Amino acid sequence: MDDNNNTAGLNAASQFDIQGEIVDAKRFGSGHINDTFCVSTNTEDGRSYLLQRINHHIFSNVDGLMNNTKIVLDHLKGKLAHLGEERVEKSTLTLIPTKEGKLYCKDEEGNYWRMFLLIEDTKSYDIVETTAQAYSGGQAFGEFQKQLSDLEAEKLVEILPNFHNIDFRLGNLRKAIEKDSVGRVKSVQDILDYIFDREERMRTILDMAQRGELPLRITHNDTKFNNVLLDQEDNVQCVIDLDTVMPGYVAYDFGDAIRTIINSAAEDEADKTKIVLNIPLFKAYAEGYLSEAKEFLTEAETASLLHGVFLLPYMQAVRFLTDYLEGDTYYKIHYPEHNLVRTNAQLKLVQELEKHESELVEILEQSVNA
Ligand code: ADP
Ligand code: GN1
Ligand code: MG
Repeated sequence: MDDNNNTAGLNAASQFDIQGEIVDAKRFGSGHINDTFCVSTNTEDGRSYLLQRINHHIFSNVDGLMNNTKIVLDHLKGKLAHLGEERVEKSTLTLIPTKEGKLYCKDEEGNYWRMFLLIEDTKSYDIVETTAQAYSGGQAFGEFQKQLSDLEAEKLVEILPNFHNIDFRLGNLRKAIEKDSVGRVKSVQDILDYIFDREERMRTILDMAQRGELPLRITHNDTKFNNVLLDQEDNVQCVIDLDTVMPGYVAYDFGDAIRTIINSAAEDEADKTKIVLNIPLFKAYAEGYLSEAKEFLTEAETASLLHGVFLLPYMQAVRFLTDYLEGDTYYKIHYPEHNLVRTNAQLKLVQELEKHESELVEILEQSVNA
């Protein structure tokens, strides 16, 4: 299987406009959606490339997706141009066109591929360890939102509509329960009760938005910590994984980042006793984020951040559970019950957040007023 994938990767890599001979295409990273390969070449400058097979079952509008990416990257590069080309290439993704000058190509099996420059000497963390890393992550996503604040939303296709709309996600869960296509509903009744008990609270951001209190901005929408690259000293290098850049509310980005930062364990930890909060990392991320975002956030947006912290792990649990009930068709899984384990891990995180809510409120208030 992996051999086939590598062959497919090598074939696809040869379609792109790169210097030198391709030496290798190796699997890379731990994303749940696309298949990522690191492509090395024998050029003197030793350049490597990042090749991705786009999951076109999820991103059915590949053309729209790639146009969005191009528009966002051009905008970001414009903001950084004064720093010089070398710095721009390290701080933003750079698309490599195909030999025909296109943004992506399609292979004989109907798969779509794209390529970026590999940004060398960088690290991405699935689990955050230090406050310096967390602070840098906060700065990175705060700056990202700031840089995109003057990009006209109409230029982007809303690539996955309702992506963070909790009504939509709970609606999908209800449909999956009704269908029960793989007969798993009976075994998750307790989990469903836990989820539906919290439904009202989790609508807070939607309610604020419906009252017109929250501006729609261009947000990243997948701010899991491994979607920011840090340099060897853990300073911000580059925000990556731009597939879901769309109009959204800032609290969604804040909450999704905190979901992965505040958790001492992995997103799919099976031993729930290991899922505890690392509150200093929360504080560091909040401070890093606000150091950039303070200048554009409205009062209501600032007030919405905490709701995002509760909503995003909850929504992630709803999404993992829906996929489990539908027979694991969306997220890559590594063993049969993986999506159920992921669901329980996210709900344990919600439980821990509830236990420490007053502490989190206090820290956020301090960071806002710092
Ligand atoms: P997915 O959508 O599957 O999460 P990503 O675009 O996030 O895919 O890429 C997967 C991983 O590959 C990232 O978490 C990161 O570790 C690494 N990565 C992605 N793009 C680059 C790049 N241009 N340079 C270096 N590493 C990268
Ligand atoms: C997916 O692609 P990746 O692994 O960065 C997912 C996110 C989830 C995340 C959970 C397009 O992100 O929304 O939060 O898994 N991306 C998409 O780990 O659904
Ligand atoms: Mg990713």
